[in-house]
Amino acid sequence: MSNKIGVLVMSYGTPESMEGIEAYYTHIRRGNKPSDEQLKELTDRYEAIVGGVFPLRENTDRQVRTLQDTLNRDERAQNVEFVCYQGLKHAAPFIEDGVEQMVKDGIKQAIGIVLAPHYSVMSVGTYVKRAQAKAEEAGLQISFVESYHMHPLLIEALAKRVSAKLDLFEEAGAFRESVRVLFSAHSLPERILSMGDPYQDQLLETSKAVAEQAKVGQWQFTWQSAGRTHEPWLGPDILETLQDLKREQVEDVLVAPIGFVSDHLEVLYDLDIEAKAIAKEMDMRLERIDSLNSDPLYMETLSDCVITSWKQGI
Ligand code: FEC
Repeated sequence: MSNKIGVLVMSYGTPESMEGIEAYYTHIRRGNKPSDEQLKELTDRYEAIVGGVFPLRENTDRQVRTLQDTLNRDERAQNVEFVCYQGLKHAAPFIEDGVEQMVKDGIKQAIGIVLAPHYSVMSVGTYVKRAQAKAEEAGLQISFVESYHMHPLLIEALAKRVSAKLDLFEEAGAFRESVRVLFSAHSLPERILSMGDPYQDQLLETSKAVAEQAKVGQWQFTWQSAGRTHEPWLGPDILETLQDLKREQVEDVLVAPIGFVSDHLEVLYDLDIEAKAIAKEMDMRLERIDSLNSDPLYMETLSDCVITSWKQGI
């Protein structure tokens, strides 16, 4: 019997090239092509971030390679080999491609995990549903890590990043306690609240734990990157929050996008370009914590969750 355990590492996905943006956007819009205006608006956002779309892919590739190394170094993984496969939500290799590849490679048992720590039926829930459906069709046994928002190593990694940036504010002459820390995450349609979705509560739990560990003086939670659809999305959006903070005469703001783990458009554009420009107009200093990317503590968080889930299934 094979001693290989497949790990389906799922994430949002990014276009492969600037030419691939239309197909990617059409997939996000469930097969509906964007208008020329919508496509231009998204293309402009990718063009505005350094290096366009390419570094985003490399970043995910690195995370997947590093996770595989971390898993196979774990003492609990003796006599087995973890093999990681990518499964992207909106770009190739799609979630279904990852499952199919595992089956082709003779993998019989797999664990799925998403590069997003918080569960929502509209985010992680849809990844799991698609992977589960494909695995059933292909005869692969798969279980899932659904969230890891309170894993101690994740909290430690985030708290270290918050602390490091607060040090920089202090070095620049600000009072550490007067820096307002804004924890943020991708907004979702407001209707998730009436569905009893755990997303918002999990995000608040992570925020509170990180704030405690980093000894943050003042913090609050805000949403960002709401979709461009007609229904109401969870708010307040970070751009409104910054206006409120200006009225409160807050001068120093540190954004900690805890709902995201990687440098991608929603961080590099929505925070580093859009939110920073608004803050600058209002004479506020806005900084952002570094993304986790392939941080060893984050890789250990994922590795521990995968190994724990695998052990439970034995
Ligand atoms: O860097 C990149 O190339 C990808 C950046 C990216 C990430 C990301 C993460 C999340 N999204 C979530 C929910 C939605 C919902 C919609 C939606 C729409 C978009 C569009 C782009 C986009 N998202 Fe995204 N998201 C990223 C990029 N997202 C581009 C389309 C244009 C726009 O509206 O801005 C609305 C469509 C729908 O109903 O499906 C909902 C959530 C996350 C965080 C969890 C995760 O990573 O899966 C939730 C990164």
